[in-house]
Amino acid sequence: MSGPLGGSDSEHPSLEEVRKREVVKPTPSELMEDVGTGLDYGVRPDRMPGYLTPIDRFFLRSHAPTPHLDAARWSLRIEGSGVREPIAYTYADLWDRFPWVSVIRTIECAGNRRSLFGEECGRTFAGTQWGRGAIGTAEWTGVRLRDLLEPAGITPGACEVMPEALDEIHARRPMPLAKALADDTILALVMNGETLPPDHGYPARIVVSGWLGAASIKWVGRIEVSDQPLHVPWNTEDYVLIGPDYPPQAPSPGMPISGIPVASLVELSWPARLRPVPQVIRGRAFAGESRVTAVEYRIDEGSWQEASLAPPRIPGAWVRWQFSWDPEPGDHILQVRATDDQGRTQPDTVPWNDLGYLYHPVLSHPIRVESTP
Ligand SMILES: Nc1nc2c(c(=O)[nH]1)N[C@H]1C(S)=C(S)[C@@H](COP(=O)(O)O)O[C@H]1N2
Ligand SMILES: [Mo]
Repeated sequence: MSGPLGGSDSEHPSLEEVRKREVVKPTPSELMEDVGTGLDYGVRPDRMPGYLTPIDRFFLRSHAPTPHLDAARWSLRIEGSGVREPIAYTYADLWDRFPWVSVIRTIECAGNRRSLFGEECGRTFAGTQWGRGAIGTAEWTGVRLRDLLEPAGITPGACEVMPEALDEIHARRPMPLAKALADDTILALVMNGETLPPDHGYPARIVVSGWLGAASIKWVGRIEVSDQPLHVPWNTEDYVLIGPDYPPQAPSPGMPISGIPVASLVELSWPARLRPVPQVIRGRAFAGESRVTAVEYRIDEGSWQEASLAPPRIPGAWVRWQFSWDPEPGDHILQVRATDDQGRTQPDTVPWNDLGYLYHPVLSHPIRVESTP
């Protein structure tokens, strides 16, 4: 399906469109997986050092080329039926006039693992063919969205807030007012201590904690506050769950995605190759707005065992886990399942949805153990 603004996650671009596409940062294959659109790159799960994801390998998901924006000429407008007086800020205003906050948050694309969902169903879903790499964690620094909205005078009837981008497709996605006013919904200008890189939204992007990545609009130029529910391609056609298990929310044929469900990631290539020596197997688990409370693993369908969780334990961000293993030579299957503080554990299967979003079941990770390298 393709949105009227071309903001579709599931479009097949022409060769000409592909040629003109571009991202700014280098995307070497040792660090990032090219998923074939020219714009989207996943992190390689076996190349994830430390807790934060370094910018050089933070995944990229852009529906249009990175726009070249000049911060000196940039401004951010706050307007719409939900504010008394529209207001505009310059880049300098953001640096000088507001208290700054830093939050460590994970961003995960709702389409992460879509290609694995396709393998399970024996078909190819439309949309970006993500493996496991559409996820990353950074320290985001900037201004609380609340602090930017309040001077415009939020009206009692205001109900939705929609950041809109200055890219070719004017990417936009609304959120409820309460989410926009949350302590950890921010307009970020800095990523891991560096000026926000062009591909990640320079000069400013939204970070909506625990929600699907598509809510964290990059290259923001305008924020609409509305006293009516807003319907745009990204909450009607794309980024919605369409299928028998998901009650449609008109005018969409599906259910708009908000929070990200609990899932885990093994820091090994797929399939993995290991030597038959004692070693530590590592990974991450993320539960959107919830907190990961436990990670278990089992090998070759043996009994589930507890992996240990490493600090930090930051809400809205992934947690690292590990276990020790001295594998026998041969082929093995590693399964990992995470549980969150709402008591939700990764399921064995997830219900079908037409666009292949939120695939988060227990995966069977193939591992070959051999003495020869
Ligand atoms: N303007 C704009 N914002 C955007 C997007 C986009 O294409 N354009 N992609 C969204 C999606 S689908 C995701 S998953 C995240 C990816 O953020 P990243 O590229 O910084 O990793 O950005 C979101 N914000
Ligand atoms: Mo995404």
